[in-house]
Amino acid sequence: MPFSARTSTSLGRHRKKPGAGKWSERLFLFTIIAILAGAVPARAHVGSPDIYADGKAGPYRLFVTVRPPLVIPGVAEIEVRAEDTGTDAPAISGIQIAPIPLTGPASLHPPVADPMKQSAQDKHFFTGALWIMASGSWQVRFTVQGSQGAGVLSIPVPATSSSTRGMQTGLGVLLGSLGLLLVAGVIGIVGAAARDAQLPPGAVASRQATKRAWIAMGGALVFMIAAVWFGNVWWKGEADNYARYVYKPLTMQALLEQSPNAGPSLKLKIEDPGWLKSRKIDDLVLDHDHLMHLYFIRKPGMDVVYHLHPEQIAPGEFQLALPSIPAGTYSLYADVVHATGFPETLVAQLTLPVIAGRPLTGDDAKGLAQALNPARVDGNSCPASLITRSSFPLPDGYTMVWDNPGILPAKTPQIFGFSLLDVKGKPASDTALYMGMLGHAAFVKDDGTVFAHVHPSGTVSMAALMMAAAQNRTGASKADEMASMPGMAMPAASNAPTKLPNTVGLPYGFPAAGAYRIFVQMKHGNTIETAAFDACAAASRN
Ligand SMILES: [Cu+2]
Repeated sequence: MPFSARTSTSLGRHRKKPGAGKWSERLFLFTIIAILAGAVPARAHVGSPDIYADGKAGPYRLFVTVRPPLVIPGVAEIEVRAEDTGTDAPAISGIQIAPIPLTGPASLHPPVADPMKQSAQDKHFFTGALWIMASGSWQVRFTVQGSQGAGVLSIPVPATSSSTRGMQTGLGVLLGSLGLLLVAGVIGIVGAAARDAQLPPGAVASRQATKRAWIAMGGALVFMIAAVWFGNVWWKGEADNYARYVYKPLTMQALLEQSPNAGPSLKLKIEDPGWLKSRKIDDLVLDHDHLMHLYFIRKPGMDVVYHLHPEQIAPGEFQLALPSIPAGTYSLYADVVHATGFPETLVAQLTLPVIAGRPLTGDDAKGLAQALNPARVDGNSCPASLITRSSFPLPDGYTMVWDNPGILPAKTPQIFGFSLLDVKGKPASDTALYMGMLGHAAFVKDDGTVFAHVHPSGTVSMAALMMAAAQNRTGASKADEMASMPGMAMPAASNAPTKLPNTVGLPYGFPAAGAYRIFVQMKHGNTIETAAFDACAAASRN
């Protein structure tokens, strides 16, 4: 990383100099804006909890959709499309699924797997459901049987309660009425017992007995009110306890620091607002070569995007020497992965003046596009004009093309295909891997409620996917494993340099209807290209 040395140097200056020497007198440090964000429910992505993945279970290619439950314990819904890979597509006779913690001792003891249901109309389509019993970092292990033997694929599933569910009004009224009836019944029984229990058959109760009954009923009423009150206290205690398990993303504070000697830099401070005890902030692991992938997206038109990689300088603290950036208010989305394989996207906002910073280096890249015009977007729907453009001219004369299928229904899995053309409009012949993959994309909704960082293997974090794959390893090398993931061709593994395709397929499904911008990054030679495409999602079919 060419600029990591520079980052730590600038930090060294900050740390050593205050209070002593001429440098410190000239050092002025000011904060322009720092806004805490975190109102939008995150987890692996922001507002996009469903998991889309494309992977190989031995000889079989599976396109997997997992819809994690909103509350834990809860049921995850799972769909698998076994992809056709030509005329002699392998016949799959059955798929079994099991939920297993991604890491820790429990990951070694998988439960008995459940069979998925094969569709009668479409033999390539399977559905299933699994109970996820605790919040945390899980995997669903798919075991496939078919004409070419068995194959295994594990897909990481971060499972969290994202809400507490209130009772439906109708059910509340019904249960409330039945409860009142029960209370009235108890009081009535107590009264009748006090008045009539010792009377011979046919005798009329004395005034004294009636009085005794009234007193007993009063006592019973007090007792029942106390019982209901204690019940309510107990229930509220349980609900409060459960609320602690509702996912709270790590919070991130973004600060711009200016010093004349070190240039403008960004400092990110991460804090845990309290959630599961097992979550830490000092256990982050590398995910496709970096501890953090930070997207800067200018609001509101999403016309400027940066994909940057801050360095960790202390647990919970990241720093980045800023490149030159146009002024504006930016949404910051930072992807990190914990040692447990649990991914999180941290969100912040930052208003910047014009930044005159360093040139872009290493894996850092930027893209410019026309602003997405909010006037063309109407609430939850969007006009077809939004999706007319499916080719994007790049600054160096190359073009990126999206094989745009038109308006897509939300919640529908799709492989988004992009290709890179050279200056002559021919398929680029110098495609290179960008951070180990053929392409990276960010799907962002126009109102900022959705952000998803997607790869050829899907929406799952690459770090978690590798953890899951390592457990299924049966003698295959790590290089084989990576090569088996789509878009992660490893030409270095063989002696002959393999030419990379100029296309990339990214599995995803829009979480809700509306207008989206898709930032797609591919690399050729030493150039990282960033294109922007606008997409429109219609209301989901179901
Ligand atoms: Cu990426």
